[in-house]
Amino acid sequence: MEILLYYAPITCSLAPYITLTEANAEFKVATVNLRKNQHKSAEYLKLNPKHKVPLLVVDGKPLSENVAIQLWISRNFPKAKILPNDPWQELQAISLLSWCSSGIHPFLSRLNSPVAVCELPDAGESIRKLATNHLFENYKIADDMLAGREYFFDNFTAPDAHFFWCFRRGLLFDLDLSGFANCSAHFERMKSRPSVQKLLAFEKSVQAEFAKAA
Ligand SMILES: N[C@@H](CCC(=O)N[C@@H](CS)C(=O)NCC(=O)O)C(=O)O
Repeated sequence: MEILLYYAPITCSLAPYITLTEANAEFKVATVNLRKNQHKSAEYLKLNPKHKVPLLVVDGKPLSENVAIQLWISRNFPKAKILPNDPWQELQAISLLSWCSSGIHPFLSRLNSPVAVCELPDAGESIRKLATNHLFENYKIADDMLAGREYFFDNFTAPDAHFFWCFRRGLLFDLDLSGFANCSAHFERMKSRPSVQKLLAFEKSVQAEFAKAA
């Protein structure tokens, strides 16, 4: 089986990189330089007309969307337990993944590019303020969920990887997230996992390569 992950630094494609690594999967990475609009090339649009990463290509067949990709990894590497075994808990984990993807991510996108959601002049500051409020409401929910726990479930599972991205992206916007102590502890815990360290080293090397090509 040939597994190819389309990945771009800083983006939510880091989540499947982490879970594939946790699953000990043999996979290749195709790096996508968003600054150079590689995700809008004709070649990439054939694979993913939504021009987004991550994209997983398995034996030539493309699968988009983090939630679906995590489910695929879980089904194909059952020993890695990247989703909980218990059927109810598994659904709770899918619920968390969907929340990261559709409940949290859109506010991070607004912070990243306010002009993508409003054409009015000088709207940027207001969009950022409102997006931050919504984001903080969601971080608070996650913070409560993580109280007294190391991970969302008893062990590391896919939602930990996806939420790690959600929180890291907020930190990279220089938001003051010190009020979310449990999320911050989760973030540090995640950073100490070998899979995350591997991802961070890989990200650095890709960023250096992209900088050379700039
Ligand atoms: N719902 C998608 C969202 C993917 C997404 O928005 N990815 C961003 C990077 S974090 C992207 O590729 N943006 C490029 C674009 O929209 O053109 C998922 O969870 O996989």
